[in-house]
Amino acid sequence: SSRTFWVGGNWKMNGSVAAIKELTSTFNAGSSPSDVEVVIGAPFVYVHLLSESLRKDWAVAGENCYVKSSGAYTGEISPEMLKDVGAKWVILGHSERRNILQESDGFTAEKCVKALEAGLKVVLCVGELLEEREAGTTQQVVERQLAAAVKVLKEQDWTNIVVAYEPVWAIGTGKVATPEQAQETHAAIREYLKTAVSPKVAEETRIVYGGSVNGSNCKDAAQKPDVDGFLVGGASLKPEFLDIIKATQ
Ligand code: G2H
Repeated sequence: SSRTFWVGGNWKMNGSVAAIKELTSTFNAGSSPSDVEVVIGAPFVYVHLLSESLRKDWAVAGENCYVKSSGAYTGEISPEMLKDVGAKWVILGHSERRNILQESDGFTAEKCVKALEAGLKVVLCVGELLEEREAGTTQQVVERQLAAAVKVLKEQDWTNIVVAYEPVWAIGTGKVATPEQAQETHAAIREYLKTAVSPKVAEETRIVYGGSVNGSNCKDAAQKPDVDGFLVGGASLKPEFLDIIKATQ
């Protein structure tokens, strides 16, 4: 396809100054295919350090943001602040925010609008729980999550969005979705975008897979026509991440 392969790391609540210095020196010394876009998401407090130390052909992401630019919102971080310290992207609607922090589809959608307005690109995460997959409602769940964003975004906004499909039962569990399971849901998401937004947006939007991706299981999934990359948690904290960015090579 014409879609540039996209691989993101999501460090979640991991890292330290020392660990980041070590990991960036490993990443900076590695080879990175010129036709793959690479982004690393770090905890807020490390975004500045990461953007100063990371190779310039990779970009940095925040892992969340608030829906206001500034003001009396103790403990929150605005998209403008993320941009100010060097982030180009923000990860929104990760299942850990939806399920542990109880963040709604609507709030997540509002964050997307605000982040895009501030000039950040967005990784919008969607995905079903194990009980939802078992009940056969995977497609309904991801469509409901996407619909909240579709409702408040303009067609041109989608140029700056990557959709990450992350089945919750496959996250950090070592239970990776099969390439066929990923392909099936990615194709359905693309079909949904076609009718809900436009055929152009459906064709051009990168849909990446997340959930226990590692250096060995990435190759097969990367061959699937609707898998346009990965969002990688655990393995993005290891040198192995350099193998994942080469999944298509
Ligand atoms: C899914 C993924 C990264 P992991 O949350 O977003 O994490 O690769 O550790 O399953």
